[in-house]
Amino acid sequence: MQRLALHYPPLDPAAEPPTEHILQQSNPTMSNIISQAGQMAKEALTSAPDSKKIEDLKNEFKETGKDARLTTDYGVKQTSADDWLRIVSDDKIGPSLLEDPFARERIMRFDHERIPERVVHARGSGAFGKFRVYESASDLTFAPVLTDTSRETPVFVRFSTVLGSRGSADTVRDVRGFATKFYTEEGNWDLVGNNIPVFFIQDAIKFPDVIHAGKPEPHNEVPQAQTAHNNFWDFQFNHTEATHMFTWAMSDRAIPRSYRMMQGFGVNTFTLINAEGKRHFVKFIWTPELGVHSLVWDEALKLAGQDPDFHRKDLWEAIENGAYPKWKFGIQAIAEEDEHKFDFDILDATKIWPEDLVPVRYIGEMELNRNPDEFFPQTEQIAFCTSHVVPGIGFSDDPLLQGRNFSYFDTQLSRLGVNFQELPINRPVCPVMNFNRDGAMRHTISRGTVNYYPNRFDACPPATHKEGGYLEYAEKVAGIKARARSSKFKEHFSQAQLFWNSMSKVEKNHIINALGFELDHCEDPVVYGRMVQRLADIDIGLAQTVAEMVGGEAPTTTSHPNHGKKTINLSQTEFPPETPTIKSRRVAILIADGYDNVAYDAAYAAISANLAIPLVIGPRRSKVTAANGSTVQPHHHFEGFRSTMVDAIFIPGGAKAVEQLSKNGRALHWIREAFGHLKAIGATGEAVDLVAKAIALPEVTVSNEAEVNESYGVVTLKQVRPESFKDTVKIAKGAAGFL
Ligand code: HDE
Repeated sequence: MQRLALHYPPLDPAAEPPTEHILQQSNPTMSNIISQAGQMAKEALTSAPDSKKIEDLKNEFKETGKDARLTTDYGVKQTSADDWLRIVSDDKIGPSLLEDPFARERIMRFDHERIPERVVHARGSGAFGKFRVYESASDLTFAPVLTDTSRETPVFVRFSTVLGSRGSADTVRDVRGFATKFYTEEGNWDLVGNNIPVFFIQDAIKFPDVIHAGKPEPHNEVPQAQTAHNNFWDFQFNHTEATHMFTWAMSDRAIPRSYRMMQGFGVNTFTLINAEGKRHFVKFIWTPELGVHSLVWDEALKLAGQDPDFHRKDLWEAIENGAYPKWKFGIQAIAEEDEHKFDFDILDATKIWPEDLVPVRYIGEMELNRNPDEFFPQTEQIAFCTSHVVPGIGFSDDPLLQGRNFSYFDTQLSRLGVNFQELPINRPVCPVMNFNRDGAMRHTISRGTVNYYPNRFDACPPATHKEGGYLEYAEKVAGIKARARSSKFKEHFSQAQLFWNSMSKVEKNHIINALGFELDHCEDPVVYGRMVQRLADIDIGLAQTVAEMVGGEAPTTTSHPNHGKKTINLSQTEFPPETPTIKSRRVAILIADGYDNVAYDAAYAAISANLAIPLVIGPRRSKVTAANGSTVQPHHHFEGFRSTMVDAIFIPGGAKAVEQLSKNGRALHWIREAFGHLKAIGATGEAVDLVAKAIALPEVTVSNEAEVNESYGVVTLKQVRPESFKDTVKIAKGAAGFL
C-alpha cells in the first residue's frame, strides 16, 4: 500500500484560491502523488517476481540474522537473556530487582501475547497465492479482478473450522471456512465463504443462538469442537430452516481429507453490475483441481488425537513441496428480472441454486504458492469483512449477508482494534487516503494541515464513478417496516430431501452413521427423540434407521414425504481430480530388517517420480538393514506414526522382514487399519501373504503368482519386477479412491 503524504503549500491570502490549478501544478499534489503511486505500483508489479502483496510485506519483515544482537523493544542491546538483575553476594542469591527493564519488558510482552480469538472460526490456517480470470466476466461486471485476463491478483486464503477454539483439532466434524482476501488494484475484496453452500439460519439475528448452541455448553464448557451434544441438536429441532444445512454437516463434506480438496462457496447471494449498469444476482464457487475428498469418520476421530494439526501440516507440506493447491473459480448468475422465477427465494442462504437450473460458469483460477512467514501477524491477524467489495461487485438483500456486513467489521474492532486495516496483512496494495485518524495503535503518519473534507485545498476529494469511485446500484426499495421474511423462506425441507436423494449409497450410509454418532452423544431423550421425528421430514427410511441406532421412537408417517428428486454436483463423487494424480499424497513403506531392497527401491522411486511423498516406517527409527546389507534410516517407527496419517501403504517382501512384521501387532494393525480406512495397499513377494493374513477376508484376493493383482484396493505382485511398478502405482491410484 502506498501511504500518501499530503504536503500542502502554505496559504497565501493574496494568492489564487487553491483550486484545480494547485492540484495540477504544485508538487507534490494529490494528483501527482496518486499518479506517482500508480507508477510505482506498476513498476513493482512488472519488475518483481513476488506478488505485489509480498513486495508490500517486505517492508515489515524483521530478520534475525547472525549479526543481529538481542535488543529491547526500544533498541538497547541486552547483555543477558538468562538472569534477572538481582543482588548477589558471596555466591548467594538475593532479591530480584524490579528496576530491571529488560526482564520486565520480556514478562510484560509475554503477559499480553494473546488477543481474543475469533468468536467463531478460531482454528485456522492460511497461505498466500494468486488469482487470475481466464475468461472475462464483462457481461456481468466491470470489476477488473473478474474481467481483466492479463491481471494477476495477489490473495491470502484462510481455512478454518467453525466451533473449536484456536488450539482445537483440525479433523473434527464441522463446517470449514474458506475466506479469501483479494488484494486488488481497486481495493480489497473479501470473499468469506465456507466449504458447504448453505447455512443453518436465514436471518443474521439468529447467529448468536446457533453459535451458542453449537459451542461448548455454558455450565461445564463441554464439548470442545463438537456438535455431538444436546444443545446443538435442540437448536436444530427448533429451527426447521436448519434441516438442509445439518444434512450437509452430517455428510462427508464436514470431514475433508485436506483443505486442498474442498470446494468453497460464498453461500450468500451477491450482485454484479456490468458497464451498462445491468445487475445480476450471483453466487461464487471454488472447485479444487485435486477433486473433493474426505476422511472416513474413524480416521477423523483418531487423527484428532494422533495429529491434531493434520490439515494445517498438509497445507504447509504441499506448498513447501511445490504441490501448489489450485481451485477453479465459478459464478452462478441470475438476471435481475428472473429473481422470482424459482420455487425458492434466491436470497435465502439455506437454499442452493441447483446447478441443473443455474449452471456454474468457471472463469478463473486461484493457486496458493507461499506459506506465511509468521503465523500470528499474518494468519491470526488477517481480518475479513464481507462488506469489503470492490466496484462492480455488490450485495443483495439476503438477510444473512446484510447482518454479516455489520458483524465482521464490528468483530475486528474488538479483536484487533480500530486500526486493524493498517496491519501489514490487511492493508490494500493500492493507495489509501482519507481523513480517518487516530485510535489505538495508529501507526500511519499523515502529513498536512487538514484532516477533514471539504477543505480549503480541495485535498482528497471523493472520486467520481469514472475515476473508479464505488458505484451503488440504484435499487428501488419500497415496503413497510416489519420483522418478516418472504413466504418462500418458509419452506424448509425440499432441498434437504434433494441433497439426501443426490447422495451415493456410501454417502447416505455415512450420513446415517454420523447422525447415529451425534445423537448417541445427546443424553436427553427429548433431544434425540424429537430429532429422530425431524429426520422423517427428510426421509422416512433415514429416520427409522437412525431411530433404531439411537433409541428414539421410529416414525411411521411424515407430513413431508420425500419428493424423490435429485440434482447434479451435490455428491462429492461427482468431483474427481481434473487429472488423476497421487501428487502430494503420502505413501508409507513398511520395512523391517531383511526387507527386499529391489522392491523397496523400485517403489520408492515410483512414488517419488509421481511427486507423492514416500515415508519409510520401520520397527525403530535407527537404521534398518536390507536383504543385501544396505541400510536405511526410517522416517518414523510404527508407534510414532500411524496409518491414519498416510494415504496408502506399501510393503516390500523379504522373508526375514516379513517374518518379523507378521509377529509385530502394531505392524499388522497398520495394514488392517489402512484397509479399514479404504486406503490402497501394495505388497510384493513374501509380503503378499502377510497382507492376506492381516486382512483375512475371503473376498480380497491378494495372491497372484506373476501378474499385478488388484482387489478391494489391495495391489499385490508376487514376483518382483521393478518395471511393473509404474503400473502398480497407477492401479493403486484408482484403488485408493484418488480418482
Ligand atoms: Fe461468519 N463470522 N458469520 N459466516 N465467518 C466470522 O468474523 C457471522 C457465516 C465465515 O478466517 C466472524 O473475523 C454472522 C456464513 C468464515 O478470519 C464474525 C453470520 C459464512 C469466517 C462472523 C455468519 C461464514 C467467519 C468471527 C450470520 C459462509 C472466518 C471472526 C449472519 C459464507 C474468517 C471474524 C477468517 C468469521 C459473523 C455466517 C463464514 C463474528 C453474524 C453464512 C470463513 O464476524
